Amino acid sequence: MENEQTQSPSTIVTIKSLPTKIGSEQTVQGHVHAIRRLGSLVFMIIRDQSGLLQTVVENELLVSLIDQVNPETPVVVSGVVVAHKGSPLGVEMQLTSLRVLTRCEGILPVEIAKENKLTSVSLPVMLDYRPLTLRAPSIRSIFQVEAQICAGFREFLSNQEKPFIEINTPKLVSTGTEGGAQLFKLDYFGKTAYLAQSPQFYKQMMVGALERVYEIGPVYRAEEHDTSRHINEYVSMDVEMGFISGPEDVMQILEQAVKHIIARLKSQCVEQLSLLNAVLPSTEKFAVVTLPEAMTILKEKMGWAGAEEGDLDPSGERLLCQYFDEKEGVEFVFVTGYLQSVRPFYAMPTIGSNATCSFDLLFRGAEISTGGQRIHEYKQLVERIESRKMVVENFSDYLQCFKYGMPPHGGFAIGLERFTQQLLRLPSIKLASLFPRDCNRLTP
Ligand code: AMO
Repeated sequence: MENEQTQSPSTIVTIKSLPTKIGSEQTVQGHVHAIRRLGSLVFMIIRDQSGLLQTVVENELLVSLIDQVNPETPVVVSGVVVAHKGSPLGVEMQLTSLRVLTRCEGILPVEIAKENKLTSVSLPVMLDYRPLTLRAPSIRSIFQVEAQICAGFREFLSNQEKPFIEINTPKLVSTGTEGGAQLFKLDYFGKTAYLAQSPQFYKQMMVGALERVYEIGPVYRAEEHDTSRHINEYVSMDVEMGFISGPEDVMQILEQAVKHIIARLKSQCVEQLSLLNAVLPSTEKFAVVTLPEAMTILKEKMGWAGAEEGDLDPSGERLLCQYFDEKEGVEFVFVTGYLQSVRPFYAMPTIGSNATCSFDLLFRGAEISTGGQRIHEYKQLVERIESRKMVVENFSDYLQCFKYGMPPHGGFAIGLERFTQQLLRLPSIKLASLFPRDCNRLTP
C-alpha cells in the first residue's frame, strides 16, 4: 500500500543540484543533520545522499515545528534557493515548508554531525554505533570511494579486448587454499566445511572454462590477532588469466587496473576525497624489485633488522615503500620472487632456485595485493601437494582440471579494505569495512 504522505519523486531534487537552481522554489528530502539557533533564526542542515544543505527558518510556525524535530529525523523540505557564498554548497534554502516523515524515538546516542567524524569518537564507539556513525558524511564517503574502486575494477577488466568474465564462487568449501591454520570451520549437515579464505581454486578452474575471470566477493580468515591491517572477513578482488608467458603479464594487468581505478576516483570522488583530506597517489611509475634486492636496500640503506627468511615483515614493507617514495616519488612497489617456503603449494617455482614466480604489490607501506604464476602441470602439482604433507585426494576436484589440460596461468587478489585504508590513509582497516568482523566483534 502506498503511503499517502509520500511525495512524487519527480518533484524532489538532489542537494548537489541546487546551485543550478538559484531563485526557484525546490524540494529536497533527507535527514535533519543538525539544528543551530541564532536568536530568532534557526538554521537546519539537511543531509541527503549527495551532500549537506543549510536551510534558514524564519517563519514562526516552522520554527515551532522544528522544536519537535531531532537530528536524524527524515524530512521533506521546500524553499527558495538563494546564493550563499559562505557555505560549501554556495547556496542555501529559505524554508517555506517542512514535513516530518518519521519521528525519532529520542536523542542520538552518538554525535555524528561533527566536522571530522573519523577522529572525534574512539574506534570501539564508532563501531558499536555503526548503523548511526555510517551516516556521518566523512564516514559514508569511505564507502562511496569503495563503490567506485569496485566499479573501476569491473570496468577495466570487462572492457579488455579479450574481456575478463565476472564469476561468483562458493564461500562454503571443503578445503583451505592458502595453507596455514586460518580457516573457519563449521558443521555442514554433519560434515566439516570451511568458510572460503580465497576463491583461489575456483578461479583457477574457471580459467579452463573462460580463460580470463574475476570476482569481487567476501573471504574469511580466522586470524586471531587484532591488528590495524587485518579483519576476519574482507572483500577480495580476484583475477585469474590463462595463456600467460610469465608473472609479468599478470603484474601488467594489476598495474593497469590500479591506474584505471585511481583515474576513476579522480573524476568520480572529488567531494569524498576532499572530505577525507585524501590525496590520490601518482601512478606514473610502479617500482619493481626482487626480494633479494629489497632485502639489500632494507639492510644497507634503511637500517632494517630483518624478519623470517624469504619474506618481508610489516616494518620491512613500510621501510621499502619509504625508500622508493623518498628516492623516486614512487608509491607502488612490486616485490618479486618470494621463496617457496612462504608461498602456497600452487605457486610456480622458479627454475633452478627455491623462489617462486610470485609477487606482492606494496602501496604506502603495506601489501595490498599478492599474485603470481601458478603450477599448471598435473604431476608437478601433485608432487607439491605431497611435499607439503597434504592428502592428494582432498584436492581431487581441483586436480581434475590439471589432469586434462590447463594453460600456463596466473592471477592476483587485492584486499578491498586494505587498498582503501592505504589510499585514504585510514588509521585502521576496520574503518574501511561497513560492519567489520575481528576476533572480538561479531556485531553489529
Ligand atoms: P593473500 O592471502 O596474500 O593472497 O591475500 C591477498 C590480499 O588480501 C588482503 N588480505 C587481507 N585484508 C584484510 N584482512 C586480512 N586478514 C587479509 N588477509 C589478506 C591483502 C592481501 O594482499 N589467493 C591469493 C591471491 C592470489 O595469488 O591470487 C591470496 O589470497 O590485501
